Amino acid sequence: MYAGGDSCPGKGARCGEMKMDEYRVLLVDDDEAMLCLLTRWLKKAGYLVRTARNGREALEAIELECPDFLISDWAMPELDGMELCRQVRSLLLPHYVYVLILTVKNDATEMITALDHGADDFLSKPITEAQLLARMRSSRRMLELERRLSAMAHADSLTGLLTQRTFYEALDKEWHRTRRSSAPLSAVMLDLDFFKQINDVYGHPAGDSVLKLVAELLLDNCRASDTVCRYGGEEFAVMLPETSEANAIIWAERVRAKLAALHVPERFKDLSITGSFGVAETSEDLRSCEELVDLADQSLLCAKRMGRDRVVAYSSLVQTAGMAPRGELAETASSVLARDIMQPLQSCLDENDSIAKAVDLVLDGSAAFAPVLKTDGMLAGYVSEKDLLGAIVSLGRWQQPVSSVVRSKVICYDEATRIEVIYEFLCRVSVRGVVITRNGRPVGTIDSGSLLRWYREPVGGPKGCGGATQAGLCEGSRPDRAFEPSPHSLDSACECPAGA
Ligand code: GH3
Ligand code: MG
Ligand code: MG
Repeated sequence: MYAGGDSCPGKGARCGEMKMDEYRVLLVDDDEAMLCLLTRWLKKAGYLVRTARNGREALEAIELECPDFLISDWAMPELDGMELCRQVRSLLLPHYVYVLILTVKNDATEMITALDHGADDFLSKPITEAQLLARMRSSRRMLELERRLSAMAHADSLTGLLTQRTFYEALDKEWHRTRRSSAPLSAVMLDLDFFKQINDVYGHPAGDSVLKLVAELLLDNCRASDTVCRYGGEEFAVMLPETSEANAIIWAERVRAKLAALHVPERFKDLSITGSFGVAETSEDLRSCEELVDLADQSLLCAKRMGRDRVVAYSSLVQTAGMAPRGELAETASSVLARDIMQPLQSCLDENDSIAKAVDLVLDGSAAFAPVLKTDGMLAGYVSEKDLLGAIVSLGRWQQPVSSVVRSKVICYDEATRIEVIYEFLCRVSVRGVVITRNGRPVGTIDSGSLLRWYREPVGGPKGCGGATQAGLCEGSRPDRAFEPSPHSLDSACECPAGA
């Protein structure tokens, strides 16, 4: 902790200039008296100071909290000033660290060595308070310029919020931290409703003002640990660390209500603003933070389709109804069940089977994904063509067990589920397909290809059968091999959506 207070701006804040008392200085010296003296001078001048006794301690302190200045002695036990400089320059730090070397060495060769190791400045001991503070003032000019340039690169010029790229940098870091700690992490996507009309009716500058007001609103409702960005146009993304989906829904609902009640300037009479929100929480299944944002984005899309000005959570997508196909096919489809169109399971993968075997199975069958069973016969999850594609790029992985790529969140439907329910689900989400069960045991799969085939054939498409049978089945889609029920049962990872 840097003594003198901790006023480090939170991620929720906009990028901006630093105040004097926000400069953090890490002092490194093995001479206790020197540390005391320099600490006193710097604190008196308003700097936040932390100390370390050698290069190793300094690196640990930098890891915990990145300072703005590193003032280091040259000769120290364990890790000296030059090695410290070199290592600091090789670290990926959140911002530039200005390095000042203080040493009794004072010839030109040594100064060159220090600068070549990554130091910015070099002061020969003994030094005076006035000399040190003057060097600090001049280096602050350099740091301020660097911070301004960095703020310009990281902030959206209209709203001052972080840019999408910077958001993903922060999200990626948080996502990895969350995976280590198992803490919850949620993402919220917000898209303003009918924003184009605001521009059309009130003019582009009015649209800009609304975007700024929304940015303010989001920041005012965020904690310092949250991260808000302008994702693009009239879309915003928010990262909520340590937040479950249930709490993220509460947060989004509160912001949605405040947005709908937002006070706009008099001159924009009758202007109303609403937004649609998509919420998702990370789970063990997700391979990257981009996938988390994708889930929130899919939920947002549903919020739009369901009428806008609402919050939709990804977990609710598997439970809701309302998007079943309409029109002439609807009646026929309503009598067709999952068992009629599923791809029967011809053989199952065991989680100890190799990735090579999984590839063979997926390629031999016509489904884009295959269920995987645990050794005790329970359903472990599934692997998709895409997951396998990701795995095989490294040659050594062909013989790895398929369990290394299995996705455990399996969506299951009973074989007696109407296909329109499954249609609805697959239209809304990015999962490859669902597992069909009989008495709780997997008997087949349905992916979007299965549905496309069925919906094409009843209306006499290129390979159509010229009209549906009573059950809506064509020759081509009828299971050609009966499934032998396996002794396997499903485990608790399986989610069986309601409405089936
Ligand atoms: P929906 O409810 O489906 O989201 O409808 P929409 O009108 O909000 O969405 P659409 O994608 O059709 O239009 C988005 C509009 O946002 C079009 C674009 O001109 C406007 N826009 C994007 N960036 C800015 C900006 O920086 N300032 C202003 N004033 N308008 C912007
Ligand atoms: Mg919009
Ligand atoms: Mg949009």
